[in-house]
Amino acid sequence: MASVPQPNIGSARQDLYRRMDRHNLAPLWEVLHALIPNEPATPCKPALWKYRDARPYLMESGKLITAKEAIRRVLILENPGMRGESCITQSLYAGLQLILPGEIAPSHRHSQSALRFIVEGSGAYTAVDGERTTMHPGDFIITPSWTFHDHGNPGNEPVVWMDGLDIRIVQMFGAQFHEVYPEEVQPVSRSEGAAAARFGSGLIPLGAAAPFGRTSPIFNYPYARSRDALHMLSRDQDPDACHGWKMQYVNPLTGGHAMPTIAAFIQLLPKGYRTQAYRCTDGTIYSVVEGQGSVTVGGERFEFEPRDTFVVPSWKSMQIESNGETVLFSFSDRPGQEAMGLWKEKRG
Ligand code: 1HN
Repeated sequence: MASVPQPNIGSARQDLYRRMDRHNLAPLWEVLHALIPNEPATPCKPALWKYRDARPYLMESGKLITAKEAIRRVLILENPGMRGESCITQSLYAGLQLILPGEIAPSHRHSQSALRFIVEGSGAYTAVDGERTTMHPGDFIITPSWTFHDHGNPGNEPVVWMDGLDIRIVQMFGAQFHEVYPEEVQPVSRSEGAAAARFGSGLIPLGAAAPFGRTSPIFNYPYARSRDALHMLSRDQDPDACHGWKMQYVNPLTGGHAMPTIAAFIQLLPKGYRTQAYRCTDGTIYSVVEGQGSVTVGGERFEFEPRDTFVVPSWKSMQIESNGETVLFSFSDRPGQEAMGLWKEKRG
């Protein structure tokens, strides 16, 4: 191989880079290691949001802007490693949304899919494609991609939920669309509970087409049923060393994840349980439903109580310690990783 004269090699390279730069060309060898790290690298940091700290800001927002004016009155849970980017992991968005008695949040649709996990209060509804469902704490509710949806609170208490959206996934593909419904509130065309009756009892109408494509036709998975399932599971089998008793929300038409871009889970940990270290490539957002305890993520320890939110970045080792019997809801971008053959986990 021809040798290159040594003395001016540095400046000769810089000169080469400068000249090719004008032609939108750049040398790979200067960035190769950053582009292809040895293991997952993400700006996403472990973090916990105390509901006790967030709630007063949400309620103060309720005095300063209506849900209608805001379109959606939401405080974004911004990852401290990615401030200003409106995301909680490198792929997912999360926020806390408030709707006060008498308010509505106007109808629209977008290609981004959303989930709602109810954190406080009952009696508000979300409407999806002509059907309303009433919210209760712990309910997991889905807004499928490109379905008109609006929220309202005909009840008498503030209702708060955590939103999870695949905004950055859709953005990465450049596949975003959004449309406002011609009226603020979409008309109701089916009775409440129709979707649950048609698809949520282990039966489906013969010949029924999937109403929301690859998204589950069940758009509310009520907490009472999820909690009961966890309880029954815990009676008949030992808890998993890393997860306790953990269940995945499923699409009854496919047996797969309830949403094409987001996976959701609910888990129960016995009182005084300490999980074994666990890591996986899907950065995951947790909402605490019941119980107190602590979670150690990548060596950082956070105390949690009901209604708190925490985030475990991709490939950070996590361990949970429960003081009381604990229930955790969680969601991540696992379906996309699985579809592309990328998802990995490591126990211990
Ligand atoms: C949205 O449509 C909702 O429908 C919540 O409640 C949060 C964040 C970004 C973009 C659209 C909702 C959202 C959102």
